Amino acid sequence: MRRLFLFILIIVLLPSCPIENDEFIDALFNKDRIPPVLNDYELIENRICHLKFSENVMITEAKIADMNVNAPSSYLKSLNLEFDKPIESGKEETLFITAEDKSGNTSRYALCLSGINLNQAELLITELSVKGTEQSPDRIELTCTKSGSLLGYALTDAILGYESFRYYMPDIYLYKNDIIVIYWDRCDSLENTLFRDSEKTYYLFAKAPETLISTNGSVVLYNHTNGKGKIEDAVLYNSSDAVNNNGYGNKKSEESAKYIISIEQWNGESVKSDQITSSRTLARYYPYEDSNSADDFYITKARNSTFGYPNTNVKYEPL
Ligand SMILES: [Ca+2]
Ligand SMILES: [Ca+2]
Repeated sequence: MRRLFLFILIIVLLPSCPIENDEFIDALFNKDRIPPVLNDYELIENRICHLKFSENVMITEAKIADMNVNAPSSYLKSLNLEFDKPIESGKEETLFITAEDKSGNTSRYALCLSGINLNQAELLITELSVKGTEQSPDRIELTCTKSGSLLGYALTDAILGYESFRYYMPDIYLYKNDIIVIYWDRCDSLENTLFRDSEKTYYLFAKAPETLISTNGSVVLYNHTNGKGKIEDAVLYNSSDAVNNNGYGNKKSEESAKYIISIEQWNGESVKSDQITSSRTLARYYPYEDSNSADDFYITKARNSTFGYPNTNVKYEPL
């Protein structure tokens, strides 16, 4: 009898109901017991955090350091929180939020936000050694294409969430054509900064716990790692006889490739790693262009590699 009364009540109320009917019925019968899920977040201009949820929510609590936070006063799936002052470039702060859906289910999150560097250098991955040896360890060469600072940059061996290691770069100010060589997992002695005419080469050691994947992998350069992060440049490499995971060899490589291709930071085939051996490395053709594809790269003998110097386009030619 009580249920019948509720049905009649719904029919009477529905035409004037301002909220969506399904949600209204769910709320009335208290069917929705699933808390909202935060799908993504992104820091914009250092004083606005954009949040995307699985359903409409109201932010009932928002705190970050000593700032005041302004949240919308309606139920939204996608919304901005505005801070009364910006997070400093490179500084990390934790944003605490509570999101509540229309049925009263709540989810609480602590989000690590890293202030975006507004004066950041632009970089390209210009040389890679992924089958390192004692004499020729795993290294990644980056070349500055636009002056700025390195603060906020991170280098990984897969997209965020699949990476084995994330290397955050120190705050160095780079000028165009300056080079950084990053030793990944092994470095017996780190070279001093090299002065090349008006340009410099800096040597860094990431201290990764393991080597880069040698045959089916990726190297991904992030200019920040808030939420899903923002990719500045990436290189995908795979063996032509890889059969697992749609030809990407392993899940980490496949998921990275799918995402990097979806955001148009890569297109077409990966660089074929078949001819990369412990005595051969991968390099970008000089002058550096970025078509986000395997066409930008060539394979060279380790003795012709140019870590720390501009590339020379001396290709390894199989016999
Ligand atoms: Ca690229
Ligand atoms: Ca080089």
